[in-house]
Amino acid sequence: LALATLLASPVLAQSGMTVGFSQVGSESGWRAAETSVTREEAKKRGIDLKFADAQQKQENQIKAIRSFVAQGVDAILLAPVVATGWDQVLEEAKDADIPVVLLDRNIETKDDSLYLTAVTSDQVHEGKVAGDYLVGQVGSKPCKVVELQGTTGSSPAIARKKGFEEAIAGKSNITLARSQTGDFTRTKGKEVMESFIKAENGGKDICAVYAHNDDMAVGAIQAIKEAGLKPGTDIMVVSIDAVPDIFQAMANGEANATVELTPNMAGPAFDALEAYKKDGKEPPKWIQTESKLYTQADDPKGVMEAKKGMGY
Ligand code: GYE
Repeated sequence: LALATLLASPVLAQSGMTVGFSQVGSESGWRAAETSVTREEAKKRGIDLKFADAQQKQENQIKAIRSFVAQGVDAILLAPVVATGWDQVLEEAKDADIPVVLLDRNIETKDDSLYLTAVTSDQVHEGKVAGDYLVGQVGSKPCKVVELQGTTGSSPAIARKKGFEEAIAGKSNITLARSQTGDFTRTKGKEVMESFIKAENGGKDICAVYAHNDDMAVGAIQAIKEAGLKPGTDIMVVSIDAVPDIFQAMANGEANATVELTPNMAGPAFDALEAYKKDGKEPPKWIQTESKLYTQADDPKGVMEAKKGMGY
C-alpha cells in the first residue's frame, strides 16, 4: 500500500506521457544531435518516446503519424520534411484529440489549429544574418556567390534562401550566380560544389559559398580544397547550424561564419505539452529559438569543446 501511495503521489509521478516522434532522418550532424537531445529530454521527464525515422520521405511520416494515432499516444512531435501536404493527416490527429507539436521546420496550412505550437528558429532571419555578414565582409568588391540549398520544399530551404536574398538585395556588386539543392548532406554539398567549381573557371570566379547548413559547407570545403583553392580565403564559406565540425573548420581558417541553431527543440516542446496536458494551458503558436552568429573571432575551438555533450 505504501508503495502504491508513493507511485500515485502527484509530487513524485512524472508526466507519464507517451509521445510519438516522427523525425525527418539523419541527414546532418545537427539532426543527429536533435534526435539524441529529444531522447535524453524524454528520459529525464519520464516520457515514453516512440521514435520513427522517416528517411527523408513524407509518406513515411504520414504512415508514422497514423500509427501513433492508432496507438493512442498522448502527443506527437513532427519534424516535417517538406512544408506542404499535411492537412489531412493532421486532421486525423486532431479528430483523435492528439496535440501535434512541430519541431524545427514549419508547414504551410490554412488551418493553424492543426498543430498546438511550432518550436523553430526564425529561418528567414537566419538567412538574413548569414547574408548581412557576407555583405559586411565583401564591402564594395565584386562578389559572385554560389548557394547550396537545403531539401527542396522544406521550410528552412525556402526561408534561408529568402532571407539571404533580402540581405544582398540592392548590392549590385554581389550576385547570386548559382543555386542548387545539396539536400542538407555533406556528400551532396560536395558534389554540387564540384559542379559549381567546374562551371566557374575552376572555382576562380567564385567569391563565396552560402550553404543552408554546416554539413553542406563541410562538403563544399572539401571540394574547394580538391580544386587547389583555399576555403575561407580564396572562397569564403558561410553557413547555418553551428555544429562542432564547422567550428573546427573555422579554427583552421577554412570556414568564415555560421548561425547557431539549438538542437534542443524538444525541451520547449515537452514544456508546452506538459503545461497543456496538466492545466489546459495553450502555448503561443510559435516558440522561437535563438539565432546567433559566430565568426572566426569567437573562439571556435572553445565553442567546439563547449558543444560536446550538448547532443553532439
Ligand atoms: O538546419 C539542417 C537539418 O530543419 C532547421 O534540417 C532544420 C535543418 C537543419 O538537416 O541541418
